[in-house]
Amino acid sequence: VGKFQVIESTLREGEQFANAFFTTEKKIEIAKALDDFGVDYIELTSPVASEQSRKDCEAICKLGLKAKILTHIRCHMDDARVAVETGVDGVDVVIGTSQFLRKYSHGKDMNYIAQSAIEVIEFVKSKGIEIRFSSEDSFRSDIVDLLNIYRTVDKIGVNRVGIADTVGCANPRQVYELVKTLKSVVSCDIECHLHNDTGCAVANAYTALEAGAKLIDVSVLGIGERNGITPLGALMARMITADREYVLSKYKLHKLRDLENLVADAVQVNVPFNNPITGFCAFTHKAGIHAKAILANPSTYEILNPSDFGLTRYIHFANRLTGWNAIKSRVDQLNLHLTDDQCKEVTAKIKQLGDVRQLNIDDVDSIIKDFHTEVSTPAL
Ligand code: HCA
Ligand code: CU
Repeated sequence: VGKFQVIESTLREGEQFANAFFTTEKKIEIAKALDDFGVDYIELTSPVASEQSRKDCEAICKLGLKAKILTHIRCHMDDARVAVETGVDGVDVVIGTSQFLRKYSHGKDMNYIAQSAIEVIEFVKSKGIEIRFSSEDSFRSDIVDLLNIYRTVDKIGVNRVGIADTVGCANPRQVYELVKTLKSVVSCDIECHLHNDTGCAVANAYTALEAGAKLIDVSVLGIGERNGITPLGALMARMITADREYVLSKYKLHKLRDLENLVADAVQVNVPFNNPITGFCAFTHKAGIHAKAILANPSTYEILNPSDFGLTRYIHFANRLTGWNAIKSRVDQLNLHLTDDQCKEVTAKIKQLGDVRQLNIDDVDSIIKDFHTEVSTPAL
């Protein structure tokens, strides 16, 4: 997997999430946080979507962020004319190429699509602005049609072509195949936009990169149309296991949690309990066997290092699956002194109570303390 880049679309795809409504201030706050995190591109809602969308796009362009600012438009001159006046660094153009979209959405044939693509691309290029051409619903499009249009736009000199799994139907092998094939016909960079309807958005992003794609569209927590796209955080988790040095040098991973909380609050959701990296239990180890090994060497049961993200691991010891090593470490934390055999004895008591009901830390601590008093007070 080569050096990848992130096109962050919380302020475009993410605005298509059911709960999303971003005020201008919130958009600016999110754009700054994304920039600070280190994303390569920030993609914004089309300036023709609404009057305020256009003004917000212009305002974000004026912030002077390090990330390049993109806006996302239909393959249409009316949209392109407005987009190039906003101050963006690049324009992402998309048009539906599947039979579904050609029939039920815009109703155009491939010839018309090619003609308007050429017109829009040449126009945007003439303004000295980056241009990406993408086919919506790529995986349900005719492969010959697809490769033809990509070849055409590559020849005119787009900066990138995009593949979009608009309905989330693709599996990792299909993504790999399509990217590989596309790579053999175009010379520009390849970007992938992957929806998560069947839970494959992260895996698909990874195989896209393996096959030679360079850019992945993401949003914070994966928010977007329906259940969204590849989440930024999950992609970071996937990629740090592939190329740790690169990911650490490029992205401020310790800002991930704040970034996710910012967006979660803005769209009134909680960070999912099982979210990669930031889910509340992502670095919690529970079973006694796990706890023992984690205490000896965290890598035994951790592929991600919580400190890379400014987080800490936690040993969950207040339960009946616990083991004496976990309890011993709690005893040490409490600054008490018990022998290994005594730790085993007190662990048995904890397990007994844990069989009866859910335990909390106080339960365990008082069992330990009572036991400690018992064994350290000489019998009369
Ligand atoms: C949509 C458009 C899009 C565009 C993706 C892209 C998709 O249907 O809302 O520009 O590559 O999923 O096809 O988000
Ligand atoms: Cu999308």
